[in-house]
Amino acid sequence: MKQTNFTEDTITAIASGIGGSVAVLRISGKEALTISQHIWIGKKNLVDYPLRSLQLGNLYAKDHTLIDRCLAVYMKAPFSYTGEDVVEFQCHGGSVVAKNILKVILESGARHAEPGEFSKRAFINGKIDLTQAEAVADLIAAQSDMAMHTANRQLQGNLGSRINQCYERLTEILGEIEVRMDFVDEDLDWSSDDSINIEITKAQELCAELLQFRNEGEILRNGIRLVIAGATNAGKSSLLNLILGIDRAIVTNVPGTTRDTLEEYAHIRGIPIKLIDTAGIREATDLVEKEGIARSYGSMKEADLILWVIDSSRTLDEQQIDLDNIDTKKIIAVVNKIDIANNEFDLGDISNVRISAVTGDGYTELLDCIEEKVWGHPHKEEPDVAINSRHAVLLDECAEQLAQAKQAIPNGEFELLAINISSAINALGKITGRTLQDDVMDYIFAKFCIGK
Ligand SMILES: Nc1nc2c(ncn2[C@@H]2O[C@H](COP(=O)(O)OP(=O)(O)OP(=O)(O)O)[C@@H](O)[C@H]2O)c(=O)[nH]1
Ligand SMILES: [Mg+2]
Repeated sequence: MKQTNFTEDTITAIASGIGGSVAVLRISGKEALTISQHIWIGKKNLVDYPLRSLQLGNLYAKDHTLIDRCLAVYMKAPFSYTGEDVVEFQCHGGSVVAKNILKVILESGARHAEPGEFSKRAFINGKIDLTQAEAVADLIAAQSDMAMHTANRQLQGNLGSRINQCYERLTEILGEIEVRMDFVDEDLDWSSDDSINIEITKAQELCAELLQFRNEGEILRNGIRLVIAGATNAGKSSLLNLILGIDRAIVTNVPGTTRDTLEEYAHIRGIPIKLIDTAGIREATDLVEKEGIARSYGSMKEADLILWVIDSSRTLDEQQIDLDNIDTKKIIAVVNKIDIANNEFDLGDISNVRISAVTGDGYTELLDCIEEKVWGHPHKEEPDVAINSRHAVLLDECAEQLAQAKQAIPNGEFELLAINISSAINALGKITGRTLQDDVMDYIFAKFCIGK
């Protein structure tokens, strides 16, 4: 574990959202305890209570007026999230109390934390590696249970430990290759070319295995845009309500009920979804409806997946929409109202399911079909890891260097081999943060929220 850098400023922030019934303020750094002792008074001095126990006391402003009766906890370095001395206050929520406590902490010598600065300190002090720090951000941003579980596995070190094992093995090989270059003429007990080859193959397999999860990571972090489109009165808003499980959109038998796009967040079998209901498409004469339909086409263009709702009680001709320039692979034709009609349509190579948005018949098949489009198969198990784009670039770089290293072995080009393996190790180290420049680190933590 790296040593805590006690020369840094003491930082503070409101760590909870503002407006709830309880707010949490966090102070981290060498002055955390001293500052707290100035402003918070309990039955005993905070340092005299058992460590990491919650204690009740009064918190005062600089002019000694009472701000709040609140709980305080002292976590002595290195046994805290940041690895530094940390004090946290749990005070009454709303917006005024927490802001006043923050003000008095700042007046007492702490500096306001930058976004992600607590996590950055945890990383610098060796409490977590970079993949775990990224998992903290993923966990906070998670939009579905699957995203949450996957972020939690990464937070447990699932990704970091696999990268580290590989890093260590390649470092051993590199060490031996370097010694071998220095003692070229000596006939010592070197690893055979075969065993070097085997280790490089294992590292290549790890890169390939992890890179398979690139798509999953992207989807679980960013979700997909699912657009419900089709002719007027086909049942689009009814389908939106069915997916959300609430009566969100107005449903009537008047064609042209939905006039503007309507967006809602949901998740389908663990996939975070931005669900967009659109104005029904037909020859419109009125200006407002025309604009609504233009927006429907705009949404379809940006969609990751389109549910094209078709009313099975009418002909397809009556309900055609312009699908030019749209990849048919991202369309699922949802033939609706099967409770009242059973017209069959020739939809060419477009995937289709038959449902009733009123009775729910066929809904499970629709969910299977959505999963199939998103993951490539239905009933997906939770991914083991969720690679982000930063990891993917570095794994690609590592794989490329390993492939070149392999070519150098049969020719006995040890210098080249050493350069390639060293670059591969460097790429792996950047994933966990063992080898990382400060500017990259700043960029990563700047994406966090304040207080984390
Ligand atoms: N019987 C039956 N009626 C349905 C079904 N789905 C929708 N409807 C009815 O069809 C009518 C239109 O439904 P909406 O959900 O408003 O259709 P829409 O596609 O959003 O229509 P616009 O917003 O006008 O484009 C309503 O009367 C619904 O109750 C279904 O599966 N079966
Ligand atoms: Mg509608």
